[in-house]
Amino acid sequence: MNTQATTSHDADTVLQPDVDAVVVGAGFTGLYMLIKLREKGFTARCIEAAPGVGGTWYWNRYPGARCDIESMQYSYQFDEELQQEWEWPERYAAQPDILAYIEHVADRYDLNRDITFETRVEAAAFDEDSNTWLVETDGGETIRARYFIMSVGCLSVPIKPRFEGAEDFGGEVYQTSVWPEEPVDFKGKRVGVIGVGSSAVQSVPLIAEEAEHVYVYQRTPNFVVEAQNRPLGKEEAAAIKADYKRYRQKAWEVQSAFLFPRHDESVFDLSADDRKARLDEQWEVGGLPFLGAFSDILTNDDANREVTDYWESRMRAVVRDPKVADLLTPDEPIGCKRLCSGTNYYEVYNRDNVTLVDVLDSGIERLTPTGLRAAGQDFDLDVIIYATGFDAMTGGVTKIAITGTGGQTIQEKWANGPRTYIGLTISGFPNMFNMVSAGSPSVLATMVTAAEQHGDWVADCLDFMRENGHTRIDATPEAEADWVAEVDRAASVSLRVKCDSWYVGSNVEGKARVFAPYIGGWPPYVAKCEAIVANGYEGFTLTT
Ligand code: N01
Repeated sequence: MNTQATTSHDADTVLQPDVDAVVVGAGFTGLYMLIKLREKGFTARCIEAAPGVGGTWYWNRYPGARCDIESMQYSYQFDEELQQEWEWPERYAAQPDILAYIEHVADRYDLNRDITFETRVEAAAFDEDSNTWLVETDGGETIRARYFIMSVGCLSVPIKPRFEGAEDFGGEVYQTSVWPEEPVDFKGKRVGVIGVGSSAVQSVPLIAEEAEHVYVYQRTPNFVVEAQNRPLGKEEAAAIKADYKRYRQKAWEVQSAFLFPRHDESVFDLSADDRKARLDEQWEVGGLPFLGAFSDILTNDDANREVTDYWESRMRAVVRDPKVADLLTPDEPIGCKRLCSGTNYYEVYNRDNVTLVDVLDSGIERLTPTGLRAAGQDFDLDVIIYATGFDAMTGGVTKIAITGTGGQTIQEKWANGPRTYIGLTISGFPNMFNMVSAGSPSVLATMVTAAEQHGDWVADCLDFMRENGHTRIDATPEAEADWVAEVDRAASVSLRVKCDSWYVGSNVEGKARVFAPYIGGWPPYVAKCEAIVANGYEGFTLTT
């Protein structure tokens, strides 16, 4: 990268950036950022690796892919007309419907003209003389921008384990997170699915309807709660739309920015019968909201055990073979890993053409020309599907060669886990914004709501800087240290730190174990962001 370009110090004229901002990624967050930047009169270039908009919803096209947050909430709220006009067909939207919505938004606000597709940002370096970023793409372009805005998503860097013999396998190979656009035909085929996270939970029941046989290779079982998905009734949507603003407002007042029936009592406030009745009721609500049955499921081991036992009784009522049910029973608190929201997942193990293979002890031993070897057995397969997850929370940021002040790289800065000030900013990386990612509620909140909150905050900040003649904003090391301590404190009271999961980075070899998102709750987080502004960008150094 050419960082030797003329700077404001060695030229008479102040060096002008090519654009005010480079935005990386054209998913929900990046698109909203583009809308806000334009609204405020800033110029921007968005760089997107995919051939189209959508981010995670562009790539994750596997059969059954759908959201686990209700459609009426997993959508933008900034434009009343948009939210009134759009119609969601199901309670939980499927990937094609979400992608259609995102494409509609890009068209409606004419965003594509600012997006360069099929291009990756490979490197970015802060030029301390001119207070600008030099952003380098794999298309050979270097863009100078005042602001560098990372909207790369929390679950966007797929992990594909390298198995011995992988190059020998002669069949078809797919990965849920980079699924082809054309439908895959499973008819008459023997399919092996590696992994049992949300992606497998959603896809296996549909693949099993088509394939000759499906082998599911499970290392660690997951908790799956029936999503209770259904068509979204017109009356139900109309009732929400009648006062959508108030509905959204109510969501902003809850911990996850996601409205669902949630109860304030402890598990132990209710008698055994009432507890069971409550859990039955919440089971019918389904999916992630199941954890709203009681207030202490994620903070009290004994309370969690009660709910785990209830979950087990529901699962065992479905799975006919007790040995298979044993294998499907996790040995950790429910909700510790992200709960999986599924449709007919456990039912699939009653089918003659589905086999659950326990690879906890053996792992996948190797791939062979005709399939794979695991648990001491050879499996003949026509298709292998990797549903093996992501380098979550930080992977999208650390895979880019980002250099801040003093030559420090983001990889060095985050070697022991992500360090941020309110998630959005990183001390020593001035004028860079890290949207909806580590250090903010992100994956623990409704992502689209989080995208709008961050987009508004950043756009207002840039506006403030322009108004006041500032060209550089950087979080102070002290403010960042205090926020990192708050992120850790919030996590320490949650059972979620107790098990291995992508929340703590344990699914990536060598990654520091840190609970990456901020789990202190949406309202306190928003209040913190607002207080920073009210106090004149407290915790930041602003320079001209
Ligand atoms: O990935 P995962 P995912 N050998 O990390 C296994 C969101 N999402 O793509 O647990 C054998 O959950 C691994 O095993 P283990 C959602 O937030 C949402 O399914 O490490 N197995 C695990 O079983 C979700 O939580 C939706 O022992 C190997 C699986 O692969 C997140 O994305 C839908 C292995 C990975 O599970 C990630 O979900 C889809 C190996 N070498 C995704 N390596 C919805 O909205 C890994 N595994 C509903």
